[in-house]
Amino acid sequence: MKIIYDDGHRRHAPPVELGPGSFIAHFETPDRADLVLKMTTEAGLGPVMKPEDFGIDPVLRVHDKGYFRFLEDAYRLWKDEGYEGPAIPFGSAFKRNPERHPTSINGLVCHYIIDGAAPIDDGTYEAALQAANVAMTGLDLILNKGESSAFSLCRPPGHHAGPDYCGGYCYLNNAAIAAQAALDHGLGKIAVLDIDYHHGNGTQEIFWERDDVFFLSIHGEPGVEYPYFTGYADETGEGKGEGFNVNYPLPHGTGFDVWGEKLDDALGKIAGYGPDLLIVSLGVDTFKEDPISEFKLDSPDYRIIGQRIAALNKKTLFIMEGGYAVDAIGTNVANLLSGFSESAQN
Ligand code: OKP
Ligand code: ZN
Repeated sequence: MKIIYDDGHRRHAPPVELGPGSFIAHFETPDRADLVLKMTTEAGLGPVMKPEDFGIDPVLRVHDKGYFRFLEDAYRLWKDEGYEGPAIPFGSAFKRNPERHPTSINGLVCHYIIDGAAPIDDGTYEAALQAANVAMTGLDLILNKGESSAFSLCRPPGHHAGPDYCGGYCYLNNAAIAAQAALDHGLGKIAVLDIDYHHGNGTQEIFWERDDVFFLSIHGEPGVEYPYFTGYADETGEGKGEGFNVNYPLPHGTGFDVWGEKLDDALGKIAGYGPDLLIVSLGVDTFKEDPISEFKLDSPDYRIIGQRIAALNKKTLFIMEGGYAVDAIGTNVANLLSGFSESAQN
């Protein structure tokens, strides 16, 4: 399985995020991607190839132009204002009127960044756009170059980014951009399976009223887990999209016995939907030793997950999302992709 990677992701390395009671070291570090690259290639996956440039058009099919321009300009405007450190909001525009846009940089930061875990630093825009290109390059391999699967080693991740906002380490929704581009290419139906520990609120929102993208997510209960506002089981989509959104919220402490049952249920629903492409939002922060998460999956479990996904026998694009126990993150991704590759029928 080809791996798409470029070390330009290192340009995004904010020193801090807002933690409870104080600033803390940013968990979403460049060495995450380095470890995933090391362990997947050592496991015999690859070859590694660099992303191609697809420009900003596929991004603007998913994200609001005003938001995208903000992402591009924010750090410069923030520095011009004389601030030290990355741009982090001190307020929330949760009652914002989309017709009204603040004009000051602080106003914009509070308008477009929904929480304290998406600092915008020097290089954030460039790395986020590159991650979208990493996703697009993986898609291109499957659509146009005869590959049946690919691994887009995106960093920063994307599934918390909505149409016009960033949050939770995510700036551009790499999985959603790839899904929309696949439809624009002519595919009819896409399934997005989000197995990151956190609910993919951004992906859910982007495709909420759509029946051509079926979104399924297994994650920590939103009552006790980030992002705290979506991920409940009764969120099923609206309009044409009714029934094409499925959430599996699970309590802290959930192990592979219960998690695996939800995976099987999700895979059964995907098989019934019959997508032309499966996109996996691949987070491994479900690992028992992840520093910010509370599920109890173990390293060998990831191989089984890969095998079960392969049994669907669909073209599959893996998009890297979260996973923070840096020593194990590479092993867990490598196990999942190895399990998939060994079991894949083509
Ligand atoms: C991004 B992804 C740490 C709190 C972290 C933000 C979590 C973002 C997760 N003390 N809050 O889904 O892995
Ligand atoms: Zn996560």
